[in-house]
Amino acid sequence: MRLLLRRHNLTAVLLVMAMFAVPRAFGATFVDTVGDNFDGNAHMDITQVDVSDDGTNITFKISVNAASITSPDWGKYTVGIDTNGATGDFGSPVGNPWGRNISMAGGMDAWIGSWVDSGGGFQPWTYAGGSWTQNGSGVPVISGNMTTITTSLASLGLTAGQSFKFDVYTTGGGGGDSANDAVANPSQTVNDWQVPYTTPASGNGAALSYTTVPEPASLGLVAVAALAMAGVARRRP
Ligand SMILES: [Ca+2]
Ligand SMILES: [Ca+2]
Ligand SMILES: [Ca+2]
Repeated sequence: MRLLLRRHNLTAVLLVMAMFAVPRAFGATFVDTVGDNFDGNAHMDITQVDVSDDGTNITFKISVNAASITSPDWGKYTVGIDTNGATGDFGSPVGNPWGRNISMAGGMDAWIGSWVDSGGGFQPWTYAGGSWTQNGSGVPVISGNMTTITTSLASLGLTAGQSFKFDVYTTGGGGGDSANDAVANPSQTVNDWQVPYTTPASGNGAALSYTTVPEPASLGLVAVAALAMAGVARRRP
């Protein structure tokens, strides 16, 4: 009987450890209003953004209202990230490394700029010490009405188990262009190309929140806790 109990406990512990050994991924979907952009271009009208991560890389899948995000293909798809309300680029009207009239009230700490023309590309940037640094580059997966950007958490200055605020914008090809659409804002952002847009800290249009998966060390602690619990159970008569 005692041996049987031990076997059950061991099985439970192994099951718990297996659960946390399996690669994990978190994800969340953020839906936006259809037709809320002033310019009327369907490929500039965000309908949904899916964010997911596996503790190492993070993915932003941006969907627009056009059947094809590359027809026409001049739209720019960007992400603003605010990790700390006291840090980041507080420039106005330009609070990002691409010279767009886009900013975040909490100060932008990271930025992804992307395009879908000529095969597409993206750049992850971080802001520190008063200037922006580009951390490599990549190519998004462009398919139908979506462009999917996957970059390392590190390239955005993010870590596992971190909560941050963000917004996703469509913008044009010129410096001074604004956010034609923002996923965090269900209403119209601006009424002309270069009218500056700021993602507010609260109220309508306030930055969205996302938390990356816990770091593996935290998951290891869960397994240790499970072992400890099994040990307690085994000592019961
Ligand atoms: Ca929209
Ligand atoms: Ca900030
Ligand atoms: Ca919107």
